[in-house]
Amino acid sequence: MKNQKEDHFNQNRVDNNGRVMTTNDGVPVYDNNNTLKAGERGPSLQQDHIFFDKLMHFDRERIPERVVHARGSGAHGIFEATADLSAYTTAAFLKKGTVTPVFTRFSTVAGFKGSTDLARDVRGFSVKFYTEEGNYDLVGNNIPVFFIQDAMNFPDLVHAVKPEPDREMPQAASAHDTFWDFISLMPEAAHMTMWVMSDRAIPRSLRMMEGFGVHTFKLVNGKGKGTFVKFHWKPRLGVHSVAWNEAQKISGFDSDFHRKDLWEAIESGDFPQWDLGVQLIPEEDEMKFSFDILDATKIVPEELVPVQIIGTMTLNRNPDNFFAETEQAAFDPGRVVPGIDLSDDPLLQGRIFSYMDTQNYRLGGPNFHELPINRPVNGKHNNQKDGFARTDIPKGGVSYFPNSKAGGCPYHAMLNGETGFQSHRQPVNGQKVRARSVSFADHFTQARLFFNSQSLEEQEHIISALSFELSKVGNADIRRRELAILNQIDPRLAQKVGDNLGLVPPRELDALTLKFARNNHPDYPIPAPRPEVEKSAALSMKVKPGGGTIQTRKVAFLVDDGVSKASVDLLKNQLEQEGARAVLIASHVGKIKYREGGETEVAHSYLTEASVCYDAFYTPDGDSVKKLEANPDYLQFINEGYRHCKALAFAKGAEMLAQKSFIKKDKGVIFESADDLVKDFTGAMKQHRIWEREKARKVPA
Ligand code: HDE
Repeated sequence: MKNQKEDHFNQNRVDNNGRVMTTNDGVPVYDNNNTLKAGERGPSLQQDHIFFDKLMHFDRERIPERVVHARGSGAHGIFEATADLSAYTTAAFLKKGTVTPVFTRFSTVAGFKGSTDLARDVRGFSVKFYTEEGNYDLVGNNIPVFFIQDAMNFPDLVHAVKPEPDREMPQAASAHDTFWDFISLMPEAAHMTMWVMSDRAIPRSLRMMEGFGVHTFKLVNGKGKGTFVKFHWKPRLGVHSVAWNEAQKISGFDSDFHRKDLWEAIESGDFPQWDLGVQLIPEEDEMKFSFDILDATKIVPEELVPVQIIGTMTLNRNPDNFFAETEQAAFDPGRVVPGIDLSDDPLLQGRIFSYMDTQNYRLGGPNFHELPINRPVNGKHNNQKDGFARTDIPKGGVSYFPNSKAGGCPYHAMLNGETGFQSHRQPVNGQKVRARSVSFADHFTQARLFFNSQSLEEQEHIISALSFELSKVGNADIRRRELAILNQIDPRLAQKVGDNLGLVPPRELDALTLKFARNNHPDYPIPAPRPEVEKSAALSMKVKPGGGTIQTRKVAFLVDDGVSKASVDLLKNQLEQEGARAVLIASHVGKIKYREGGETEVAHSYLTEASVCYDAFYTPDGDSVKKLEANPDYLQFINEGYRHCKALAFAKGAEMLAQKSFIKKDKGVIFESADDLVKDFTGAMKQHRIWEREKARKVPA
């Protein structure tokens, strides 16, 4: 299976090694330095077909970027099914033991293609499974709910969050008037707002995010019975975020931070893995909950329906070419395979049109599925023909069905007694209306559930994020309107954000908010049903399984000439054994001398690196300590690491450096003289962050 797909990609790979340069028609190029001129100093000639061939292509290199999710990074891998789901679905790729090639693309939503990775934003999590029964696209996000309930509102949501139309500002940021204007008029966005204001929106790594299918889908078994399903990706490395102050600085120091992290992990063999989980809901239980499972602003709490793991995805190969693969990858939630079907979620229904339409435009016509990254491994056979950039060359004189001239081929499965894609036989009944079900009218219960399920530090981060964003909103009416929404979720939350804005949160929803909500529900606000749960452990990042590893974490070894090799090796060997990466940083790159004699190569200096790009810090012993004491960049490194609640270790002779900084001893600050250097340092790293420190001591950095 894997090889089949590999061969398939290989057909299109071009290797220039040892080849003469040619034009696009294969004509060898004699001189790629000079245009054709009438004399050495004369004008260029119209007949320079070699130059025109080159420029004509160059002039057309850009294609329209995705209207949303423009900034993305992708990788190849495999999915292995590990559970027996035959009672629920016929999907071949979900059969236990089946290995299916995948291509996964992660993205931010709002920013342009060249924008920073660390924007506060939702992350896209799209997976294309190249199954034996055609391509299946699970086009999800790292947040399990969405801002809106109906596809009709999507262009407005996107216009509101994107840079404002008159000034094209701000880039990749929701902290501006138009976004909060829209959000404060749409109470249905309340739940999603809590998630995007949480640390989920500033992941430490794309490898440390959950993924969600968001909508409810359907599995269909061999007897045609449907089961509602929610998809979850659970990262093996745990779910982790950075601090907001850190995110803003990473955007300056390394705006490719996430892309680089993914690329480097795969290059170094640290293949990221996610387990795929499902929540299965029998059709009979469709109306059983206090919320509507077709409403994309709701989760199904794991306490009500547990997540069962059904397989594992491993990303193990970087693309050969960003444009050909990551940029041209065309995802579409409407691409489902036999055994999986769509639900009536009105947001999902709108997506089924939009993605195919957008690919037709973005990739220049209807043949985008012939691009290598989009081709199904099992081939495509139909009578569709022609169109821009057709690359298949169908043989024969027949392109219609039914036919007798080609023996009826390609035949449809039914005629041959085979199974193909069959829609779930779901009864449909109703009048044609533009309306919203009353079961979609409760907007605050799950926003409250999310807030209540967070740790104290996580709640503080949400309050800070809301305060940051709303402080950047110039219009006081918008701020007040949003405060009224927050007040419906949790008065304490509204109060704290209100304090930061110098406003008293209104008790009732704003008249304008009500006006728009009554457009969908004339009797709004409608009393909310009693929720099944008030808290859900799975919603907090603090209690995620898999959090206790230091694998792939980057530890900055802050050194200089004269550092003790023994002191470096003491921690380096141990960290590397546990899968972390030790990175030496000195005042210059190149070779540095060890105190014991000999030297080592250092690839990074205080000039090129910043503390925000590292997970933990170690200052070894040696003559280097004197140099570091006089180096303000070093002091900033450790102060900032401390402020961002990371683990810091100091070898005995370097402990005095901590006294030169704002650092105070706590369980994340390890002194060789007082602690077990290796055990306590790795122990602190396993906690990811000492978030409690943030509350106890705010220090400048
Ligand atoms: Fe998308 N979305 N979306 N979206 N979306 C696109 O398709 C759209 C929604 C998501 O890595 C576009 O190829 C509509 C929810 C991801 O290439 C476009 C609606 C979720 C990606 C589009 C939604 C997503 C996109 C832009 C409301 C989470 C990146 C370029 C009805 C489940 C895919 C493109 C990639 C991309 C439309 C809502 C996730 C315009 C109309 C909900 C991960 O077709």
